[in-house]
Amino acid sequence: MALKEQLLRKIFARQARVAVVGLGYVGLPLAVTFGEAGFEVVGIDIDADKVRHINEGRSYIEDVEDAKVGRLAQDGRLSASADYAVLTACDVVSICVPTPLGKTRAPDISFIVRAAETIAQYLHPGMLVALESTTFPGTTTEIILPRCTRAAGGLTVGQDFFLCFSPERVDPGRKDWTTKNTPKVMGGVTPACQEVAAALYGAAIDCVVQVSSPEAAEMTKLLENTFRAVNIGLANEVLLICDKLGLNAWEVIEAAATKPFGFMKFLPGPGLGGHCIPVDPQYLSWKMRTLGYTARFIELASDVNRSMPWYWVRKVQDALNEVGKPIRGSTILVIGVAYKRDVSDLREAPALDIISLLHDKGAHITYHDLHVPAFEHVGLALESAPDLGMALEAADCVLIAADHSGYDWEWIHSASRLMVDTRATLKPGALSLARSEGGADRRSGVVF
Ligand code: SAJ
Repeated sequence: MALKEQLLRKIFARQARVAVVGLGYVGLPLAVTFGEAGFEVVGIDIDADKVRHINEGRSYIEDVEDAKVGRLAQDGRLSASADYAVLTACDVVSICVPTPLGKTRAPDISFIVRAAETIAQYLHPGMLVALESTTFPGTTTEIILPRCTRAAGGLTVGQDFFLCFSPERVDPGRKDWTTKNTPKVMGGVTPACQEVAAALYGAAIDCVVQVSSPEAAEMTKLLENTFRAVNIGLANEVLLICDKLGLNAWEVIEAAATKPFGFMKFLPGPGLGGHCIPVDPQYLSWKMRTLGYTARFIELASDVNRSMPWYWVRKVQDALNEVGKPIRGSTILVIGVAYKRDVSDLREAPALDIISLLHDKGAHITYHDLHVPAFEHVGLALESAPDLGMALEAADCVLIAADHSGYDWEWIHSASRLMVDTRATLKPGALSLARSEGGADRRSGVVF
């Protein structure tokens, strides 16, 4: 029987052994999803701590309950190892490794290359390889495919082994959309690859969206996050425009959002944080530059989004100037340093840029974040203020960078001498008054 039929038979019988390389916020939920679909799953990670957690039946990812990992580990349907040799007994391997930006903001696919080269050492006839890491169009066929065809003395894709790209769509912290119920896009290198990959994902995930090639699937994911980055860039430019016009951008955007069709709300903020939205579009624009094309919307949105920390530092400067204080020597309390509401992740957090800019201007920085107890940045080792009331009392100016839902924003605004609110934490357009030293009240929201 041909290898494809053999693998399909194993998949339909849930006898295919699935390996997941990279057990982070994408890989662990994927491993658990395959495990709960009845497959035997082995996770592979270089982090011995992650391996130990899984083999002890414990989770280390907020979205994955201990009980799920425990049950699967106990049933022998989930285990972990740091040794890729486990692949010799596997039929499927899914690659879920990070794809960050390097120092020059060019794609860093070193994790993918390393995974592909190690997998190739154990690739055997009848295996399916699925790349899930977000990357530029062409990675699957230009980076993974040649390393696999050179394996085991020479294999032919679509006959001896199968290869596809299927982007992850995990949104950390989200409860409504999970790995299992979020539609899964996938594109195979050959029709046989398509058939095998669709069967595998279809066995574990509710909806599989087949596209015509790995490149189409790679581009689909980049479009999703480029769409967000560009629209967030537009929202930030609307803020800059409204500032010039003396309007409240949040009021205007919320009013526009009452249009029941043809509009999708994005809001201004301190800048663009996280490990997806600031990064993924750069993978696309970098790839296009290698083809002699400038992806202008991506570049422009990136310029606007990356300029926002400077804009907000100028707002702090203006606010202090109003009461005759320089930034130098002033105490500035930053509330919410994480990259967005209700997360503890600091990756690419715009608050970090704002803090380093203020620090460079001689400000004394304090911060409070319900989800971030301490962090180090540009030589500063900071801890979240133990008493927010006292920190507010001591601050010459307060800047809100992440609007965590656990804060009493009315109280914070009323207790702040000066307020720079990058998130308009009070109802946009509401006449909420932030007291300033001069006694004069100012409309909060965008202004200080
Ligand atoms: N942001 C704004 N204004 C907005 C929306 C976001 O300034 O209107 C900022 C956020 O504060 C944050 C950054 O942009 O700093 C990114 O925010 P995000 O809401 O896009 O959140 P992420 O980075 O967690 O994006 C993830 C992505 N998920 C995947 O890649 C699988 C993204 O595709 C999701 O749409 C997003 O979560 C989501 O909707 O929560």
